[in-house]
Amino acid sequence: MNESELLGEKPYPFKSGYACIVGEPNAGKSTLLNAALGQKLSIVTPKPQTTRKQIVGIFTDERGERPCQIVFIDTPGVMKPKYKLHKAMLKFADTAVGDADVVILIIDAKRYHDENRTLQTDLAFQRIASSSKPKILVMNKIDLLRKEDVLPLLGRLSQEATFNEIVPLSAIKSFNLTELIKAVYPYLPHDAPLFPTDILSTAPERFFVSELIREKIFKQFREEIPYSTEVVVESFEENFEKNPKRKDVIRCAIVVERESQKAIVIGEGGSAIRKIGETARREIEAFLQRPVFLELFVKVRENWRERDQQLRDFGYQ
Ligand SMILES: Nc1nc2c(ncn2[C@@H]2O[C@H](COP(=O)(O)OP(=O)(O)OP(=O)(O)O)[C@@H](O)[C@H]2O)c(=O)[nH]1
Ligand SMILES: [Mg+2]
Repeated sequence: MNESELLGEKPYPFKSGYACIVGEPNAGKSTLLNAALGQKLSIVTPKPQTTRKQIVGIFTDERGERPCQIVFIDTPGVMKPKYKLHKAMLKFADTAVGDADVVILIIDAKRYHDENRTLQTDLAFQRIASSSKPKILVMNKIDLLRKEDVLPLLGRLSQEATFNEIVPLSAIKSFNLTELIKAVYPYLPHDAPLFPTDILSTAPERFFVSELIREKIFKQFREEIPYSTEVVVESFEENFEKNPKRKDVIRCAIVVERESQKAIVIGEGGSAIRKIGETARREIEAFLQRPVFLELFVKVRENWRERDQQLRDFGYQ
């Protein structure tokens, strides 16, 4: 009970707080954030380690049964770090847990079932195990499980560790998301909205632009290129608002680690980089809801994933 409740005052009628989403790479954290918001904010690819920073997604329900604002924080997947970049990524996950009112641990239920995995082997579980925050386990991807396998898995996992709630859902099919909101709600502090109720995120447009380009690179190239690449918005000319006949002009650098990678990203006669530009531009325009001219070029920054200064310049650490 807080002070006002002791005085017999009614608690503040609205609830508001932070819920971080943590899990191993590919568990579906970003898909869950997008599904909860009904809008794609966080990039999603079939490859692990897609998300590299914290992505804020603000869910607000002012008129429902549970008036609340949940500030979801999507985080990089917890893995064994191989580069300084990975350490910086893990730090984003750790600070999100530290700042959260509720910790959502998400697992790939299909893998857990098929491989008979236990929570004790889960790197993300290990990382949050000692946190005293309320914890919710999300069993994601249940669309891939047979119906009769869901409850036994839920039973097994509830034996393996203690959670405040366990929610089986399918982020990709937006199935059972209301149950997740219901599960988070009790653990939110009584408080006014932390952010304006009509915004979905706090990140600047530039950030989403660079992420959408990175997503296309993840989808277009195999193995090493996506992991050696960073995207930096070098300039963003906002012309459209002043004159709707003119497009915004966005210039972005695709940073790679070696000359040989530069050649691959450019492709024969520029074909590969043109394809990145076309697919990314379409999505950027849909996201910004205005036409843009997207100019891409490639830069080499030797070994950037291991260099402190370079990582800081890119917004890590
Ligand atoms: N079948 C199915 N696939 C899903 C579901 N949720 C996510 N996926 C897929 O799983 C893959 C990884 O999804 P992400 O949302 O990028 O996973 P993540 O946890 O954010 O991954 P990292 O950012 O790499 O840590 C993508 O191919 C998604 O489409 C789900 O509920 N069902
Ligand atoms: Mg992600």
